[in-house]
Amino acid sequence: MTKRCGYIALAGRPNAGKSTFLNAVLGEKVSIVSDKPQTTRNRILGVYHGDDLQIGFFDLPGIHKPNHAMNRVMMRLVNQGVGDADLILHFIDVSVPLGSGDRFVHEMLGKLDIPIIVVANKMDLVNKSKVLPTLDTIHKEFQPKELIPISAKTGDNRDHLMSIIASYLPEGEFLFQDDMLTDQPIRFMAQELIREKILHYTREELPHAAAVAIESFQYDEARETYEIGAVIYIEKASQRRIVLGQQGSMISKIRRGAQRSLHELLKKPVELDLFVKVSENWRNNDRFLGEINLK
Ligand SMILES: Nc1nc2c(ncn2[C@@H]2O[C@H](COP(=O)(O)OP(=O)(O)O)[C@@H](O)[C@H]2O)c(=O)[nH]1
Ligand SMILES: [Mg+2]
Repeated sequence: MTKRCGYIALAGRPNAGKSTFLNAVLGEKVSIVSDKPQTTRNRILGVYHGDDLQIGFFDLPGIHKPNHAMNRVMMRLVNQGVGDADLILHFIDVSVPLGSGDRFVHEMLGKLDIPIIVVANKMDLVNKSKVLPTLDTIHKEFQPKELIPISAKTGDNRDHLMSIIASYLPEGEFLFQDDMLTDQPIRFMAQELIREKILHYTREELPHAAAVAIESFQYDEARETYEIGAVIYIEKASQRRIVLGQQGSMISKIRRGAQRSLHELLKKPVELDLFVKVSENWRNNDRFLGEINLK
């Protein structure tokens, strides 16, 4: 059997469904998903293992024009990940009209000498009668080598996409150990899961003002339980009220939700302690971003 192995970058605007796709393909949650744009802050490697196929997927932060420090950090990561890939999947959310953001991404990716497949995602949200016109517009604008409609959420056409992308990967020996799922340290994944719950429960009130840092991470052998302590950093004292909620109801929800997800991730019960601290302007502070692994 011929083996194939290589790297594929998942690129596109924030919210296009890149992380949803990756988690679905791997069958494990390696990347957090949220309906808030700019959720994925770091490059995440997730490894797919097939019988005769290994794929290292780079899940990249959504691509957008840089403005403040964090965005510059993101752009750097974007450039790193994409440059190493054998193939790029440009994810487009077809439930919203094609926009300047998609064009910017397409233009940027086009500058690299790497084959691009356009993935028309969220087909489950498009009315059947509008499917062809939607795909036609993308075809006309970008003239991609391949345009594959899928739904990352329902799994529609995902296997077809997988079979097509395999043909773009070089033949050769496997590069990854057969049990390797991701390059993310477990502490970082824990940090991300907590951040996902904050984004989820605080909804519009606390868009991107929160960061999470793991302060302690221990396994108690006798109790077979993980003990994790984490700090939620917010930008302003006034946001404390949002994170804590009425009589602490919000922080309890975040804590319980995160505890459940961490249990799934670590396959053991978790006791989670959360603290809230104010760190003004953390987003523009390079050293701070370094400390919480976002550089
Ligand atoms: N209906 C539908 N929603 C999707 C699909 N793919 C992703 N989503 C949703 O779109 C939002 C953004 O997804 P995410 O994977 O975080 O996007 P990313 O920023 O590109 O990584 C989340 O709320 C997902 O549940 C899809 O195929 N269909
Ligand atoms: Mg993402």
